[in-house]
Amino acid sequence: MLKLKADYVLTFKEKSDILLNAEVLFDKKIIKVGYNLDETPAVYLGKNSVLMPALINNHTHLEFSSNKTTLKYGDFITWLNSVIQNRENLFTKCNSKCYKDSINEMKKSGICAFGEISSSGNDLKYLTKQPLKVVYFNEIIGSNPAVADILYQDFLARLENSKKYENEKFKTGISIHSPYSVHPVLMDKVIDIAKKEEMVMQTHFMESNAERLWLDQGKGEFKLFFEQNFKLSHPLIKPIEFIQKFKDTKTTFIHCVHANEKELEEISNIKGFISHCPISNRLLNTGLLNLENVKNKLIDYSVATDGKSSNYSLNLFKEIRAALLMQVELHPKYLAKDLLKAVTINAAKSLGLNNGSIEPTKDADLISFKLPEKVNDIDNLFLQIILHTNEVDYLYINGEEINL
Ligand code: MCF
Ligand code: FE
Repeated sequence: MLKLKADYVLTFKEKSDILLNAEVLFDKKIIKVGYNLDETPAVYLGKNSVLMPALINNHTHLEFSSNKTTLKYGDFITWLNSVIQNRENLFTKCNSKCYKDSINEMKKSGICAFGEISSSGNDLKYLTKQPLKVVYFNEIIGSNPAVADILYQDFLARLENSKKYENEKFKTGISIHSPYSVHPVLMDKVIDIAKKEEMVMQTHFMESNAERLWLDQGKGEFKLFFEQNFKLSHPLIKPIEFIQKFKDTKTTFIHCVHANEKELEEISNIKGFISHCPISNRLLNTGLLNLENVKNKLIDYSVATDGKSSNYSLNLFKEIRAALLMQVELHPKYLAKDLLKAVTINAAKSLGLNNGSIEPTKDADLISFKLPEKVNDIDNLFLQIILHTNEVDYLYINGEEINL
């Protein structure tokens, strides 16, 4: 059992967000939060210390972690072509050290759990031997019915293999790549599995304007792309129909930059989540998610880095700082609080994890770090944290201190 005391304790419990000079008592789980809790002596984390739930990066592609300057940024279709061309090389280049560096970057920046999209299964052996919690999403991708069965068998083999490693820190999930890249028959089959086995799901949705044009009208840059690469002349599903397939599952829709009112409403209806990846969207030049619309539809949103396939970093503090600076329509003070909740309690909900807030019975997944000075206006605390934090001093997962 350990008791920590900090100048600022952020709980992200429904109402009492900030506790000053407060204590948190925990073993594997949080036991008590507040003041003068019991006789256990508290470890004081120091002047200007912050104690809060550890961060959760709910959407990554670590398989692509070896990418630095290979993939082409600035335009979505150009990027996609460069992924197809370089995928195998990048995967081969991502060796044990490459995975280790990615995990290190995440844990130093206070991440206790991440949602990994795996298209090959290459990442499995590295991710089962590291200290962070993982939700491992086996990806299904492929729109050509002629090879659908081969793709499905390959997916099943990867899924079964990953299930062998399930434990309190490793869960399996399923990812349907996107509405433009997966055949509806394959979708139905894997959604059935997710429902039966109560697995969480993710899907990329309405990331680019090219996707919008293709799915609505069978036009635009995707037309040439599909004709050339996959001999496909028309889209296979309507966006609304696609969303409805995820009814009665726990699904996070990634990006949604070009989702319209009706689609957001449908995501809200089926209690779906949205994950916002602003740096990825900027680098692929796909636009900016309208967070105000997402909030108005009462959709829980999280923020994630995506992979090094479309980011220079896996650090979530940097990602939410980018969001803070890019989302100019929203007031920075309130947005800052929302963004910290996005990468803690909301991300935990989207992955079905029992962490993301400091309250009794939650997993003791915590971080602490120090602000450079006292915060004069407590209303600015969330904002100052986002501006001044890149790395943390301590990370606890299930109550255990992790070596940083
Ligand atoms: O989220 C970004 C951009 N949108 C779509 N896909 C990916 C992203 N980063 C990596 N990917 C992967 C995806 O999982 O790239 C492949 C898939 O395996 C694209 S399709 C050849
Ligand atoms: Fe992604």
